[in-house]
Amino acid sequence: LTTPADVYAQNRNIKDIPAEQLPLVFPTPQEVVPGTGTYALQAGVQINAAPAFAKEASYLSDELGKLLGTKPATGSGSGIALEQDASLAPEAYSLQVTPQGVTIRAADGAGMFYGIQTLKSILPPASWAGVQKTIQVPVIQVKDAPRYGYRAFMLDVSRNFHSKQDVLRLLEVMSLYKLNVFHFHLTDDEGWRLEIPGLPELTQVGGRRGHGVDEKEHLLPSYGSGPDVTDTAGSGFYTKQDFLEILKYANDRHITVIPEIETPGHARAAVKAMEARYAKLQAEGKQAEATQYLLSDLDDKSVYHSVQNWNDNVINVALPSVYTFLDKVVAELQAYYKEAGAPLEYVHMGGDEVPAGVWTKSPVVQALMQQDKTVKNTDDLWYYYYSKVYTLLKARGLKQYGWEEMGMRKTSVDGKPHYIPNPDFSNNGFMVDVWNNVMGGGAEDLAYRLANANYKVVLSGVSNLYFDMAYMKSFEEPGFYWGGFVDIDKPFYFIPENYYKNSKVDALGNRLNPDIFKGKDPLTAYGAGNIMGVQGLLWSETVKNSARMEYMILPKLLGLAERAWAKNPEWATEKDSARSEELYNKAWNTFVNVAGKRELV
Ligand code: TNX
Repeated sequence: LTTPADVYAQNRNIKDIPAEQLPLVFPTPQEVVPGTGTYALQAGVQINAAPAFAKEASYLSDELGKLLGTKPATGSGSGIALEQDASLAPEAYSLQVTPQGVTIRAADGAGMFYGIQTLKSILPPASWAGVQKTIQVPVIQVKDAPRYGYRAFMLDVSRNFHSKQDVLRLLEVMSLYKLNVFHFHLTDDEGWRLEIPGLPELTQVGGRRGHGVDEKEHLLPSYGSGPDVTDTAGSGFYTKQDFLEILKYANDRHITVIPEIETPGHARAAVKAMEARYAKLQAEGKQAEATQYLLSDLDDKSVYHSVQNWNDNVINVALPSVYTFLDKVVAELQAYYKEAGAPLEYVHMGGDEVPAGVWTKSPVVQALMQQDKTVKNTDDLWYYYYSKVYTLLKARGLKQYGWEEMGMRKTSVDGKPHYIPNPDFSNNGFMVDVWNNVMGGGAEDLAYRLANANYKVVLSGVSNLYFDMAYMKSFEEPGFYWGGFVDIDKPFYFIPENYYKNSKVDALGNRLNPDIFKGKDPLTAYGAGNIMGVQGLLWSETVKNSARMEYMILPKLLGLAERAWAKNPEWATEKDSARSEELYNKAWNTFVNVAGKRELV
């Protein structure tokens, strides 16, 4: 068994659906009315675009140019009309194809862009095989708008670096399926992947495997890699020019790029890079400069092990130089976005998996506790840290985003630790990715608890949306399985507002006792307003080259797009019944046929 399609063919009852019965438009639009006949699209067609859509008109002209051999003129003329209709919602569009021509209407550029994607997707597949004299566009009427404004994909480029070309290709595929947020996990223990002016060590030391220190220090030396292992030709980071190109490419496709600077844990590359800088400046006799951006207390004797077994990967948040460093990085990010003409609203500041034992034996932390009586223990340090980060971002007009842990507060129930959504942060507009919905793990309802408590929530549940999980239980299959197996139907099966209702098995496929869901918090009507949307995530420990990256992303991405864009399917809203099972099977068979058989362009 080598491809996901093989596995499905063996394990599931897939009914072959003839190509002409496959839905023309995917993700599923709100309304599609197919007609009869076609519009003959030929070179010489003109794109008559409202002034607001000059950018989208030129994008469409480029795309059609590839198929027709010459780029259609834009501005006035006949054939294709891009009209502005202020009565439509943001991102909504309508598309009308008649034998006389094509009309797309939208209120904003994003809506127009999605109308264009839909137009591209209804062209017969043969249109893409070289230059065509005539393309027969089927007559159709589509009215459409997304379910969620936040339709995201996260890519980890730290554990294994992925080239600019791979990122651009991913953005292109995302745009085809109307995804609009690219969460760029740029830093982690294994690598810092973005050039920051004035801090060359970040990429020279932090962008390389081993970070310039002895690999043997670490218990898992093969964990993650850099250019010298997987990418001998290229570099292990994005230069300023690369990054600007990515930002512009995404912006042209109505994709917002959210940068992630992972802190205070998962930060070994940055920690080691700034230690190297410190040592170099010390040796040059520049004492004051040496400590300016230091991220670690060199006298810290705390002992800890991160989930991935690092013992030196956490920033020491009691050091004032940490905030000088973060402000510098954020300022440079802001300058990049400004230069690229791309919007920057949220910065993702990490927050996951800070190991127990951290900071306990740090003299710098002890000094802070003497000075600041609100900091009594390491839990208090957590709020100290994220309050300061919040202030730092706010001063630059930016908003805070992080992993779910950022929004949790430790309390105690019957002497045992108990975590609740932290009320001090929720009213500051924090946005969190909720990843822990491990079935049978106890936190199945965490996303809803955070949303009900006024956190903006991006559903990122491991059970269905971690694309680094293997497709299936098999020794040949690349990928993790700590959160279960994520095959092509898992993202498709994820019902945002009721995602654990249909869970029947735990991460390893063992049958769950349905009682574990009793007494869990449902999403309230208020909380539903805080669900920003859905995100698929690809962590890259096991993803060492572009072929594997593509294998893990496609066709899983299509199920994600469907849940992020389309309305709740009928089978999700029906009560558990034979009929909902039947509806589900029908939808699933169609989906697998679309995902597995339809040619990607
Ligand atoms: C958990 S869940 C992580 C990542 C790993 C991933 C592997 C979360 C926010 N962190 O650091 O790469 O598991 O599946």
